[in-house]
Amino acid sequence: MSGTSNETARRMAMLRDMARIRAFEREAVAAMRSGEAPGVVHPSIGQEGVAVGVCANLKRADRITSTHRGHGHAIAKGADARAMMLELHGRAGGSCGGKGGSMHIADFAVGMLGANGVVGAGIPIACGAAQAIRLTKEDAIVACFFGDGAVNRGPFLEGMNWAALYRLPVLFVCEDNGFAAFTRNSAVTAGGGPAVRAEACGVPATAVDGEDVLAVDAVTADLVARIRAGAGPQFLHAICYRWEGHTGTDAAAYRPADEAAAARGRDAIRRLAAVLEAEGIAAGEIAGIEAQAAAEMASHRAAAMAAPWPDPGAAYSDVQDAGAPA
Ligand SMILES: Cc1ncc(C[n+]2csc(CCOP(=O)(O)OP(=O)(O)O)c2C)c(N)n1
Repeated sequence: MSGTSNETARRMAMLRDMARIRAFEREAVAAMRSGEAPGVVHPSIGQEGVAVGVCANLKRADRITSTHRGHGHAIAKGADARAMMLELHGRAGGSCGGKGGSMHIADFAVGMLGANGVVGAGIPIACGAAQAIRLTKEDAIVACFFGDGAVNRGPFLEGMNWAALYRLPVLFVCEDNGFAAFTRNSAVTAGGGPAVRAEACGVPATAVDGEDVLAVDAVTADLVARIRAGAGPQFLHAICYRWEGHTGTDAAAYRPADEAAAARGRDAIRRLAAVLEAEGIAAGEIAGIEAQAAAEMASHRAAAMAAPWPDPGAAYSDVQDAGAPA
């Protein structure tokens, strides 16, 4: 990659991050299907451009909150992918000591405050984190990821209102993949949609093609600059599509096959690869990045299978102590 411009190098890093997310989730789904990884895995394959385009504009000190579909957000924010894989397998050394699983991955070292199995619950948590940042006068912001389904829950209204009222440094990122679990969102959502609701609370909204990582990057750069300058919360409405079922074992029979196939044709990874090739990066170098990502995640999965189970006594650490043995 010698001789490439800073901008091209940055784009290569975005490609690598998207490839790492996809490779991680392919391994995670396989591990779930084989029974190696207990619990439920929700893949975000097809949505990598949102996680990476947003997090490319965050500093290490910035925080994120996530959803039940959170592997991509965590990896894009720099979380330890090996520890994440161990967590999925319930092993010692996992992000949460093997006690949390896919929907509870957190990595405070990089500001990843946690995935969350309760739809919409990350929104007030993000507002709380932003309020703490404000009180301690820290130079940081919060990016809050949630799905279009979360917009129909109370915490959404609570969070928009609170963040707007106190001009909190939060970037709300609605990943609008068109479905809430198995339900097409248009069938259960009244009114003009997520952006209209955010703006009703005074949070300015911007729409972006979430399957175009460079578009997400450019729009986010602008929104993050506004937030850092003290403009208060901003709302990013990222239109995307999830390629796989709701969970690793859902065949997604509720949607037409051609719709999912069309989304695969808009693949954020291939679109960025095409841009890079046009900028002079060899196809072989791009394939190498993807092969390296696949090898890394396969190795993490093997490491997870070989890792020890947690000490049963660890079940009583990091939790409230009611009921713990004396
Ligand atoms: C409070 C709450 N209600 C219902 C559920 C069950 N549930 C899990 S995921 C999901 C759909 C969420 O849709 P969306 O926010 O659009 O995210 P997506 O799964 O599409 O990424 C639902 C209803 C839940 N986990 N939490």
